[in-house]
Amino acid sequence: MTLAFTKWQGCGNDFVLVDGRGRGLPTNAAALSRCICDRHYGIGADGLIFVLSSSVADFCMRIFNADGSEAEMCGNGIRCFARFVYDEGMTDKENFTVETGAGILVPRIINENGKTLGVEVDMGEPVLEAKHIPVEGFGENRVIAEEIEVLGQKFQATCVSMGNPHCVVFVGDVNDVAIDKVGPAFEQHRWFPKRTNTEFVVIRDRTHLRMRVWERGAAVTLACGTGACASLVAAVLNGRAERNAEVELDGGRLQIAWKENNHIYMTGPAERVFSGVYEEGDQC
Ligand code: ZDP
Repeated sequence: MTLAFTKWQGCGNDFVLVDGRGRGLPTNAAALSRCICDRHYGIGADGLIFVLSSSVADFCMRIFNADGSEAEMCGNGIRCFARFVYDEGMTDKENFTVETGAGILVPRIINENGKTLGVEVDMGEPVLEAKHIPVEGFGENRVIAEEIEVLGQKFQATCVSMGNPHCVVFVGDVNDVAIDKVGPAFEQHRWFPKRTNTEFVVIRDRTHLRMRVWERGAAVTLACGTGACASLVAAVLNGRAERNAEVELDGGRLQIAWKENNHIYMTGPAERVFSGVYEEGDQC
């Protein structure tokens, strides 16, 4: 079997995109994601994203992590998704609807003088009740600056779902944390029945955050769009930032705004890298 794909990246968070509207989601999507995302034996990516048809929106997006698990949502991925469907002429609208595990979200292609500058996405409302993130042990309460012990170290955790689960911890210096060791321990911590993405955040000032991330199902990545949204929400809930701020990631910058309607708006780049045809091996 062969599969036509296009490789995209947003702030260095990279994805393989496949137009699956014709044949639907492959039954081996999870295994395919493991094979394709492998940086030595595959194309190399943080995730595999399918464009599918939807009965409730213009498109449906499904995203698989590099480990084969499926995520409900992906912030950098949905910007890549939006430019992919727009650039390929699957829609001529600059504003359209995408069905995701976080509900129906609305990307907007930002064009100026015939050139696409980036994508803004209405990411919907953050979910703060522990039970719905999910975080165990807090019932319907919010989890704001609660002490969590990970590998014998104590952190203050603020938990937010943007469709997918996030645990945000504020630190003095992002380089002081051994994310590759602490990250997996957060991911597997008993608080998080669906595992978690974890953001390590420094407040530079009230409109500038610096964030590094350990992604559930992927490892350390250069950026995480839903994580940047969760970090801004956590910073506001802790009284440490304004509702509109820039988040600096290893791979770029995102502008995040938590507006009056309680929706989060994320603005940032998405760039095509290359396209090709993938040969499915036996292991998939
Ligand atoms: O929730 C998860 O399992 C994430 N690993 C999905 C990907 C999130 C992402 N980094 C983002 O930008 O929101 C891609």
